[in-house]
Amino acid sequence: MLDNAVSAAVITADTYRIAAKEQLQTYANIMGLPLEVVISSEALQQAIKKHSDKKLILIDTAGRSQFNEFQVKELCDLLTVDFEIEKHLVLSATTKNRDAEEILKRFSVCAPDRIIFTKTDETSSLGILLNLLYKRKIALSYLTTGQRVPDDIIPASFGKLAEMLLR
Ligand SMILES: Nc1nc2c(ncn2[C@@H]2O[C@H](COP(=O)(O)OP(=O)(O)OP(=O)(O)O)[C@@H](O)[C@H]2O)c(=O)[nH]1
Ligand SMILES: [Mg+2]
Repeated sequence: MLDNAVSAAVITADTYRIAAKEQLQTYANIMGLPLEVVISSEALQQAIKKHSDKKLILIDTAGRSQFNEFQVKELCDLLTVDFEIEKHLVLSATTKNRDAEEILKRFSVCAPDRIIFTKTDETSSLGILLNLLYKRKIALSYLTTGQRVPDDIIPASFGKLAEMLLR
């Protein structure tokens, strides 16, 4: 995913968190990838068009509470500018079962295609979240196992999951 040989671009719509843009700019510089900062659906559309020659465009959005309906809707609207956008909902594996259920329920209005479980190194109860994925019939895309980028970002596979569940 974070390979220089891939023709890629990065877009961030996170202008909310302090220094989020600067952090991604640093990663983009290291990878030699262009970064676009967008503040509206129109700008996102333009940035996607600008990089339409790329094989991969990674789009980051601001973290939102599942209970903030206005922000969740704003996020959904932003992501409808292009039907080809594959949406990955990022969920910490340390999230309590009830909260995780609520997050999946409330973000389902954005129709996420996949889930990314982060912080799998910070919990020993992965099974609960896997049950939830089974119930919701949604697949995992990546798992993260620590803070190293990109070493701790791992494509989800049955083998890796089984290894984690049995540790
Ligand atoms: N231990 C551990 N830390 C992680 C993992 N993934 C992310 N982190 C840490 O969690 C913190 C937050 O990571 P971010 O990537 O900024 O999280 P985010 O979801 O983009 O946050 P918002 O954009 O504010 O919603 C950072 O300090 C990361 O290093 C992981 O798998 N394990
Ligand atoms: Mg973020």
